[in-house]
Amino acid sequence: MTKIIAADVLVTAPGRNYVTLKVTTDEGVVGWGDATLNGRELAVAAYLREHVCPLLIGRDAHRIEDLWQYLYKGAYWRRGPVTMTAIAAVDVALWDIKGKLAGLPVYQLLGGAARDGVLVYGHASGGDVAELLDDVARYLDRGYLAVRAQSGVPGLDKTYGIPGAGQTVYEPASGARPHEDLWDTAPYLRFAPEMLGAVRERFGFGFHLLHDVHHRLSPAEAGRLGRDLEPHRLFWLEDPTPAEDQEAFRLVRQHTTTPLAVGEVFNSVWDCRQLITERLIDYIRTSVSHAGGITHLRRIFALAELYGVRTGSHGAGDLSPVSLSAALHVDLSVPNFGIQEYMGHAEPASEVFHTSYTLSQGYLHPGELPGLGVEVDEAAAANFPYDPKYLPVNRRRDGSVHDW
Ligand code: KDG
Ligand code: MG
Repeated sequence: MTKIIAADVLVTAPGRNYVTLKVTTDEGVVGWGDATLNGRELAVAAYLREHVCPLLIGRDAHRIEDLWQYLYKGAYWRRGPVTMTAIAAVDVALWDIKGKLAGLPVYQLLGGAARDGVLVYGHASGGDVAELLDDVARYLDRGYLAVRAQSGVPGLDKTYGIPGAGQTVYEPASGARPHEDLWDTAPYLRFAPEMLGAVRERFGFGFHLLHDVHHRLSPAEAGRLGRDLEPHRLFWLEDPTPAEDQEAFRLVRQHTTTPLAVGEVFNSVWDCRQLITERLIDYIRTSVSHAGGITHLRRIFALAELYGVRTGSHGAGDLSPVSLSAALHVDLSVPNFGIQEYMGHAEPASEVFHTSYTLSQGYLHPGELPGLGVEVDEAAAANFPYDPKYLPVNRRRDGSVHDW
């Protein structure tokens, strides 16, 4: 038995807010888990500190599945982003410990490498099409084989996916309330095919092109957009409609052959069961940190494999380097891997998170260090206190709230 003797929560903001769980064992081995839930960080920190950490003390760190079941079923209340992010942090920290004790990188414990590297897509963006094209060129020059393209929409001041000059995060400045953006579907629907067409026209078809709608369309609108984009041969169209309405994807599917990717807001296999078993999507985008850790993510991916759905884990910058490392170990080992999002982390994140993954020719590799291959510098973390921030809210021209 390897006894857990401490479980501590670190809240730090090196470039953006991150919540990290540190689990310490009686042998002095430490495991790290990411508990960041963008804009709701302190809810997960409190859930862990008040309700989960005390339950971990004295338990066997090796019994990952048992602890997962204990925290999930034992709470009685099921699922939800706060609970599942907290459970994920514990789960990932325990896999880290198991790998360190075994002297093996986590992917070896998951069955070993099923591929040599993890195909990633980068985030190209611009305030307008000209800026976007310059950014796509930068990614292709750096050897990326897959690029997500987002551009400002004419007539709209701000749009999701455009970080703004000199920034690498999508959220606006700190504050007690979210910033409010204007949203108008009609100009976006006219503009998106033109924008993605311009990317293909300039750079051709020799790389994978992706686009994120970020849940903003109705099923009929999404079907039309998917059809309009068919000539541009997208790798995927992401979150075309609000993800929680699984039925809606039937309608989208009936109208387009553009591949669909969904799942960054899901927390469990139950959230995506219909999408997978009815083959309504092509890629499942659940993440290690928001969908119950490595243990539960593997279950979702195994279900997806049965139905020909491939993986495409969420990997925005608000998932910490601990999450990205964990995702890479899963990506390397599952048979139905598709692609991994790789947005990178705004500095000074690297002062706090010391990582060992490497990027080469468009592929990431988690490295060969025992465990996850990421360590957290607690002294450095203490230099970056929590900084309240929210994702923006969208309002239509008439003032009503729209999906962001
Ligand atoms: O916190 C929310 C972000 O992670 C999300 O808006 C990013 O949609 C996103 C993506 O595809 O990375
Ligand atoms: Mg997205």
